Amino acid sequence: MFTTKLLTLVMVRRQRQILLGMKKRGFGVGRWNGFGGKVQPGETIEEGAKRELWEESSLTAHSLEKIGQIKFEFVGETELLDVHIFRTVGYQGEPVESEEMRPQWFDLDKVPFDKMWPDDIIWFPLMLQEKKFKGHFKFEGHDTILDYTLQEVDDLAADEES
Ligand code: 6U4
Repeated sequence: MFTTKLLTLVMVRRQRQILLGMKKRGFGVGRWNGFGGKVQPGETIEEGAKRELWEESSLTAHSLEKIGQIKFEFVGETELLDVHIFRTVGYQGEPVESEEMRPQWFDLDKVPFDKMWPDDIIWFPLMLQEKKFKGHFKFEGHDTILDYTLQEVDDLAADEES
């Protein structure tokens, strides 16, 4: 049977740039990614997302909007990752390097997809067009996508867990 791990991912934009962090340790090490991590007991998904953004980048989000939900399955593993993706509506502070992440701004036409999770190049266009989306990616190892679904949706419930 599958178990599900609830994770968050926060995307920060300013004008024509996006903030990514080089993951220095743990899952996805060596890849540029949004900020996020595991939701802890007693916090909502959005609270978890704000906390991880702050811990990893020193930015304080005023408010977050949920823009996507993607489930990741890894062949041979029984743990499904349920990643809730947000964008910051407003934030305070300047990004600072943490033990987990080295933040850097990238122009939107220079996103380093070759050093990111391979699914990012597939769903980033929807995000950049301000669409909301749901998806499911099936990985073999961490580099190969065997198959996937990705669909635009009208709405994502605020704290939906399914
Ligand atoms: P700790 O608590 O440090 O052991 P760790 O195992 O490093 O946690 P964590 O908490 O950083 O993992 O969470 C993984 C992060 O990676 C979350 O923000 C979700 C994100 N993520 C996972 N799979 C992804 C994928 N395929 N594409 C993507 N982000 C992904 O863009």
